[in-house]
Amino acid sequence: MEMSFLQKVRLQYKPLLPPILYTLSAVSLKPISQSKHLDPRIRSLFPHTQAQTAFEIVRSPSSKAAPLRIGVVFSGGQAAGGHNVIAALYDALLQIHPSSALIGFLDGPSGIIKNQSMPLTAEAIAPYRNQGGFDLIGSGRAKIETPQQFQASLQTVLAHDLDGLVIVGGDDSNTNGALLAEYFLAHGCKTCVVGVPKTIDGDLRSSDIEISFGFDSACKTYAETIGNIAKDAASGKKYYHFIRLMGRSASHIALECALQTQPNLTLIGEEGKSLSTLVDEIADLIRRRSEIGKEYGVILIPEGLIEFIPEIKFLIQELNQSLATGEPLSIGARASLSIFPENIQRQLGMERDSHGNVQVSWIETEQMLIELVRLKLDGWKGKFNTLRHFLGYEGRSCLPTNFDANYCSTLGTLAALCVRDGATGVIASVQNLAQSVSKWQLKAVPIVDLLHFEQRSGREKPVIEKALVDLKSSSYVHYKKKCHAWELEDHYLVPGPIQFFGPAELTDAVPVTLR
Ligand code: FBP
Repeated sequence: MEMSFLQKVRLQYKPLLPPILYTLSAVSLKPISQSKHLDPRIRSLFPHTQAQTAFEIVRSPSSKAAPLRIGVVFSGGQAAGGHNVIAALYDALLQIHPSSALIGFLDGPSGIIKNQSMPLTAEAIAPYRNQGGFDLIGSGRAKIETPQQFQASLQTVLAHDLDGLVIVGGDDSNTNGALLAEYFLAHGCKTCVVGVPKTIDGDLRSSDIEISFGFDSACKTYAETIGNIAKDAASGKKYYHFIRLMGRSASHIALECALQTQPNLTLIGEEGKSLSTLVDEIADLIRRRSEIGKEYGVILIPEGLIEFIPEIKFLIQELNQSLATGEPLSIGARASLSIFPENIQRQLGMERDSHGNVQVSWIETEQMLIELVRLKLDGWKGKFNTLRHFLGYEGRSCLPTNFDANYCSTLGTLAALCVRDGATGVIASVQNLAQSVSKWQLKAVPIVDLLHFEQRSGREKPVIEKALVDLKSSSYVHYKKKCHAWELEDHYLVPGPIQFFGPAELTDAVPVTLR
């Protein structure tokens, strides 16, 4: 494999682990007793896994040292650090027993359904340590859904005699993991299913999951570009940059990037503003800046904004229903749709992903806003020259930050321990992430505890609830206190590229919203 000099240098990085994970034979999983308040519908859908407890890792010698066979799959969008999950699984398996084996399922969950895999050996893994992307085994968005697909998945794990299946995925993929764990137990299959929280979106959060891996690397990549664009805007003084940021529904990425770069305006979807309010706010900013001689600026737009705009939210629900069932749109929905530019109408109606989500990265919200603001400013004498950007895919497969490299190694090691100690239907959880790695705390949390019911593809389904930006959180409150000053005065920050060498404040900084 050809590699840049920096890629080669990064191969040598030794990810840090919390000390409790240094000697795996000296630790084990211990159930945490806590009372659960599960929705009765979840209890009846998950009869074998609903009572699963959470676990903590304690120093107590393990008697389990038999060889293990684990399968691993990447599910959904790429996120920097995934290869370190694989490398850590491999290292942990070898430490548990030198005859253990790691098998990678190819191109996402379809690799499990079709039993397409590769052995993950030391040689295969070596060039991928601390590298971005998911290209060692590929990823995909297939969903294990039909009875035939569950049956085929069972046959696959039986054929490989797997003790464990590690699903590296986001909210929907881990929901799928909970269903697989239940199915395997119901069919007397020993394979434990363990989830690893992945997604740049940062929306797989709960009281136990502080952040998913990939968020830090993605935000730092976007913040670098936003900072550079802002500097350019302040120098040339002739363009308004409308920057749409990836991140599906929630606005976590936009909030984090706003705190890292201090643009003139950031739209936060969760504020639930109407389309006319958003357009008025942007137009007002442009007029006010023009009055003080500034005809340039930087505006951040989360790609999921569109789903929060009340007028569009209702429309999307109808469109989802209509796409799933073939029912025609109501007169009201057709009228709402007609107010949007034609390209946006088409993009709103495009097919949903396999989990029934709108593919928001295909919708050019920034273009829609530019067009509507231009209409609003009709007759105004000032200048409104715009450039639009979409920052998305470039942040998902970059070289992982030290934070993501360390976090993923910890998650992979923890996942191996879960399989060794027989925990199934759980997701690996690392807490205290804003502290140094030596203070991180480890847990395994039942996925069923994270489920609630949602309308998907026209039906009520159990899914992990996407965590949105909490408007009462200290990060948001802090942002709100500061952001007004950024509107007219330019307080742009230039965070620069991800750093691997130098002071720890540079190399090991955690996301601002985590701090
Ligand atoms: P995951 O939730 O699967 O990690 O994917 C996140 C994401 O990057 C979103 O931010 C984005 O909207 C979407 O994937 C793009 O999907 P695709 O890779 O299929 O174009």
